[in-house]
Amino acid sequence: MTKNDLDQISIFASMSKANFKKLEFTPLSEVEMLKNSKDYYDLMDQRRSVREFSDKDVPKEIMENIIKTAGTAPSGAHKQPWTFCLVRDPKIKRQIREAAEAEERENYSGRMSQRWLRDLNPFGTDWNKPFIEVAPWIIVVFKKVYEKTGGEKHNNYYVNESVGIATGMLLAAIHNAGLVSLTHTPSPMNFLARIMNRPESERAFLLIPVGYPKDDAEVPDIKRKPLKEIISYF
Ligand code: IYR
Repeated sequence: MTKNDLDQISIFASMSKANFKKLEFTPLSEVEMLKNSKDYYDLMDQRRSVREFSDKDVPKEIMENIIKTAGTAPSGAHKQPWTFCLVRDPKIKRQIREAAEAEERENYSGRMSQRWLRDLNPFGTDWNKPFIEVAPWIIVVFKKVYEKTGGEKHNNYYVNESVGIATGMLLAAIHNAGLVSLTHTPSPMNFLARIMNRPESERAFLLIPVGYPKDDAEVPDIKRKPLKEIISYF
């Protein structure tokens, strides 16, 4: 046996195997499945990105339930490479708003292509981001690029996929709770890790104001692609 073989054996020996337990699974009838899938579609079809928020408060426990739901997402090797920062402190919201607006001012006055600006036109967005201060809560989603164990860095797996899935589940949970949100993408976003004092392993992924819509809030009158445009059968 070579030294390599011995190394390999000791690596396998040190691997801890997950304990398995019986899956809890409640089968539904096809009638129930049809109803549930349609009801859930109808619910999610009502979700809209909202830019005009009321300052009405939302209890912290509701926000915690929403984040617990996001935390049920699958992730590469179950590394759960995410942190959801819940911001309610007006001083921190102000700092985030000022830094986001500074970046977005640059974006809208030269960093974004003419084509991009034209594509954004129907949404009426500009560098102004009052919703960051008005919404009662901001969730800043961070992705954890690596874990540090015993001074060594180990990259996590499929981090963007994992955090993207968790964020999708977060948005669905926000809507299901009766609240509205916006997926805001200030760019670049590194000011968030600085303001929120995150460890070097974390990078900002998305900034999501959450709350109630302001009275008479408006949203762009846009249509979703029909099923036949987003599906392909084989
Ligand atoms: N990040 C900018 C621009 C922007 C980009 C996309 I993609 C949008 O769907 C909307 C806006 C901003 O937030 O204004």
